[in-house]
Amino acid sequence: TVATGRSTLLPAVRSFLSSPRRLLIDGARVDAADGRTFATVDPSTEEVLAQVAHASAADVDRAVTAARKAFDASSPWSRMTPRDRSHLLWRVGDLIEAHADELAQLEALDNGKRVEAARDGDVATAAELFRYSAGWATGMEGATIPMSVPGRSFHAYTRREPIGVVAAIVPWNFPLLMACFKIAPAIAAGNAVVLKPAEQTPLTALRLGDLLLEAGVPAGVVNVVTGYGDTGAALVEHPGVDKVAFTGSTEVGRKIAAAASGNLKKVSLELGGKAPNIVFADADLDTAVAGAVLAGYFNEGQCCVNGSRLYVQRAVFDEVVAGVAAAANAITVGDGFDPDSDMGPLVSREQHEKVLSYLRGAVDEGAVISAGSTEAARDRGYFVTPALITSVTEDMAVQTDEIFGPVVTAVPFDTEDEVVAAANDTVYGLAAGVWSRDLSTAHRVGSRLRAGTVWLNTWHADDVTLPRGGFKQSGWGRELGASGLDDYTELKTVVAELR
Ligand code: TXE
Repeated sequence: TVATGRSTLLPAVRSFLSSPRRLLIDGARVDAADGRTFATVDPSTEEVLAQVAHASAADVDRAVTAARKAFDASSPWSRMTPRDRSHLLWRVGDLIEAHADELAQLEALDNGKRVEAARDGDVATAAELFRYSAGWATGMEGATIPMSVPGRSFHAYTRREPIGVVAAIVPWNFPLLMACFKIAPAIAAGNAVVLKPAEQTPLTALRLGDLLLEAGVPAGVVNVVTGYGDTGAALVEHPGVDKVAFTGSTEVGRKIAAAASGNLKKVSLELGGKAPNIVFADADLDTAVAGAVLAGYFNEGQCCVNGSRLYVQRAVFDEVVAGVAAAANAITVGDGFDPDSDMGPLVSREQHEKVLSYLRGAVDEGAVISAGSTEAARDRGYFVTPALITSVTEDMAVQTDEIFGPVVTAVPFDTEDEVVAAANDTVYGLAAGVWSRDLSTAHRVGSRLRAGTVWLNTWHADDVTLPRGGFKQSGWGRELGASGLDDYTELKTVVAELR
């Protein structure tokens, strides 16, 4: 069944939803070898949007074989000049932009997020990322290195070469963008890719596969295998894969690190977070409150870097809490296609139940719900109201666990040392933030926080040029920026003796 009831759906989206959604292997659309499919659901209506091919280990094997062939030293892909690769990536960026409305609608249908948020955020950034990565295709320089061997002469230099076949396994919170986070740098560097989108949100990745072919990416260079965790696990175990790039839960990240040890695949991991957001009494409170709201509730709170732990200096605690609660209460929760909605549903029934059960657990443990509700926001669809929890202690599950929903806890603090200790008292280390008018305070506290990204007097200020990744159990490696390329290249040292 196809739920295309929404009157504003573009013909391209209707036609995509009513055609078979097959795997992309070696440049061709194919059904799963065993014919299996799975349903992807519209989180606003709980209706089935589409059936999608469910790749088995046999399909994964075909995709990896195709990627290996595409990467082979004599393949057209490996012989393509960096300049041609650069032009190719630019064309992909242009095609994503040309299909922005269609991709945004598909994303909103599959993930639940607002159409405008998908278009202006996810899709626009995806296009920009391909253009940024186009520059790296010609920018991967090595170094010449002086050697000292008495009586002999050498010319030594380094080259950056692709790693080989990259398995990209991505989550559902920014489905298209997370796929592009991996594909763009991977192919800029000359790798071949097998992409496994999240089972909750496979649609835009499949559409992206079409656009990559249309741009001229050779067959087999990017393959898309849709499926559940079993499909991802088959990829991670496959001996033909050289590197796994994963974004998702810390729990699955740990499994991937273990499974990849078989042939010692390179692994990069972008995992969970529980970011502390620290407001000092001398902050500009209006901006700090607006920042805390954005930090907590952007993308329905389904963000690895969302500012879920709000620490506020005691003198301004009541004022900040009142401001955030008022802003949370003013958020209109509704269908991502409704222009009046500020916030869409959560992605799945599972996330909906998870978030509500954390809220109920917090109440049971004695916390206070200062905004939001322990009940679903609507009878149908996976809606919750954005929540602010107070009277929280550091040992409560809402304070220690990544909830991945629009839930912020607020805790007062007195001194800098006390808040730095509390902020760092987590297994995660993805993001953190500080609000203060005193730049010394902001930079000093920022330097004491153990996190891969620290925002000072801002939040969610991102750019494709900025490396991102996690300290501690938030991950291995960095994505984006110049250092993002490192995870997709091997460094080769070449030494020539000059006789
Ligand atoms: O993630 P999973 P889930 C966190 C967030 C969320 C929780 C669970 O707290 O509530 O994780 O979400 C694939 N081998 N984040 O269950 O399972 C899976 O099919 C290989 C944070 O959806 O980690 C999907 O494509 N792959 C996060 C991808 O891994 C496997 C974003 C992510 O799914 C696999 C998402 C296996 N054994 C969730 N098992 C962030 N850091 O942004 C599953 N997968």
